[in-house]
Amino acid sequence: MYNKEQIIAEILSGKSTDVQQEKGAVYAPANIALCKYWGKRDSILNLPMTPSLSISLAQKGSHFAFEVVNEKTDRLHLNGQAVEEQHDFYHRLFSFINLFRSHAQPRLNIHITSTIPIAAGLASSASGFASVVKGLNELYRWQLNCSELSILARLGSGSACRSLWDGFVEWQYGSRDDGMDSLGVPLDYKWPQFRIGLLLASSNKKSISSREAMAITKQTSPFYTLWPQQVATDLMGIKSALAEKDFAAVGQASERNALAMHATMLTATPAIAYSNAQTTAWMHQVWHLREDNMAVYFTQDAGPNLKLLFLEESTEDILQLFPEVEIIAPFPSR
Ligand code: 2P0
Repeated sequence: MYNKEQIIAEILSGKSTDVQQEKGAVYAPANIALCKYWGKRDSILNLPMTPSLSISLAQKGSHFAFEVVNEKTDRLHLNGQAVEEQHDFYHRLFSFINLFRSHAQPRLNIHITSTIPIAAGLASSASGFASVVKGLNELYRWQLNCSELSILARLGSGSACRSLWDGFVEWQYGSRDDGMDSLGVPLDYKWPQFRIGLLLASSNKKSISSREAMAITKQTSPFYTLWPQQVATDLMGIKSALAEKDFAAVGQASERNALAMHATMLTATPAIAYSNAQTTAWMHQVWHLREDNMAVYFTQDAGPNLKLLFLEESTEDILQLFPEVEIIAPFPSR
């Protein structure tokens, strides 16, 4: 078993951790998994049981700005609001940053601005930790590449390793105990017509963190033994459908993968149910629309919100049917 410090030392070998840049600003997109990460083989290094595949959300993500300050404590602002030292998020962020610096180093004033609701199952920790490692890469001028940053981001939050790139990204789960082969790999499928529709059933903080939920599921769900095989099938199906631009096949496999993930959670002890009545109503609406031959599918993460999957040609219909939807074009035309 390795610890995070050993992995960081290996990636940073020969690089300085003296501050090189007084201030900077970076950005990382959020990502939505079409084939989900659910369960770890190593909970220290966030090494997953299976591979996964995501689409990055372009302008929806985390802006991270830092400034070196001559003060005794670090300061953090989230969406313009000061975050107190006692807060869980403050603790989680600076525990991560402290893995990279000694106490003698100057403190930081950090502003994180998220363009997605925090902790609403919309992958905010993914863009958050990806932006942090990009910020540290500037602060110390390490000049690490995206693959190295992906491994570092994973140490903060598993799904963050997919947020170093735009477009479709596969998290190759790897087989090494040190996780050096467990990182994001950008996939060469461009699909400018691909759309994601965010449907917020609640922007409250989730009842149970995905970290805790995946541990309980892995330990107690009788269906969890089926999960790795389901992922293998869905991942292969999604990748070949992306290569052929077969939207129905992408949608079908993605929706089934999300439902299978939630089936493992519903059969955990205690049961973990992220859906609320609104979530279920939207699912039925999507299934009815498909009976009427509309090409719309959904995926769902560790929260009640739903993400619709559709193509540009359905935009007008989607806006009429789901007036509250927020539509994202993951491949901006610029
Ligand atoms: C995913 N989720 O693939 C899955 C689907 C939620 C549902 O990755 O413990 O915050 O930090 O490694 O990455 C959310 O879990 O968990 C997640 P940690 P993370 O997007």
